[in-house]
Amino acid sequence: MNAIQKILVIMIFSLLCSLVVIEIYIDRAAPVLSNIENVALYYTENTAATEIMGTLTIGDLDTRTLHGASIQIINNFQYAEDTLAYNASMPTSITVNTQVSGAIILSGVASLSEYQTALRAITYHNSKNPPNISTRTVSFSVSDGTNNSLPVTRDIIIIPSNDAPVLDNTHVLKLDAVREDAGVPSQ
Ligand SMILES: [Ca+2]
Ligand SMILES: [Ca+2]
Repeated sequence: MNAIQKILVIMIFSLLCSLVVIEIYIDRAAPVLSNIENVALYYTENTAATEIMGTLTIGDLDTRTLHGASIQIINNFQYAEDTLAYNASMPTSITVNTQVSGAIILSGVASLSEYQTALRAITYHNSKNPPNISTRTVSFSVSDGTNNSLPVTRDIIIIPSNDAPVLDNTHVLKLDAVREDAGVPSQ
């Protein structure tokens, strides 16, 4: 091998090494959740299930697909009244697991835009009257199969409503019989 051939071999080897370094660096890029609403969600008692993250977007420098997501009420979860669910916009390539109380786990290989649609479809509903008015905090994160995104959160402020009073006419008025001339009956 002459000098020129040696130089070529060294150049090719160096180029391959740099490509490996670049690949290792790129594979470390975690997905990023952004454009979260910067104000709390106000949820009024007795209203329908409401989307929590309507403007959320997902980015990832090196991955075209995601493998899963986690959504959880991390503050003040009320077992008897809080429900996380999803609306009809959930992509069919994503499987929903709601077995865990106060949390939803999404799985399935799907595009960033499909996971974006899925996260925007997650809803909160409160079934209690009167509800517990402690502020809930819901956390969202996604995974590209290797790296998890940093979680993002949004608070939910519960607004109770003052229901109208209801008259109860289910009871029958009962009168004791009084014998004539017997005076006032004893208690
Ligand atoms: Ca990635
Ligand atoms: Ca009420």
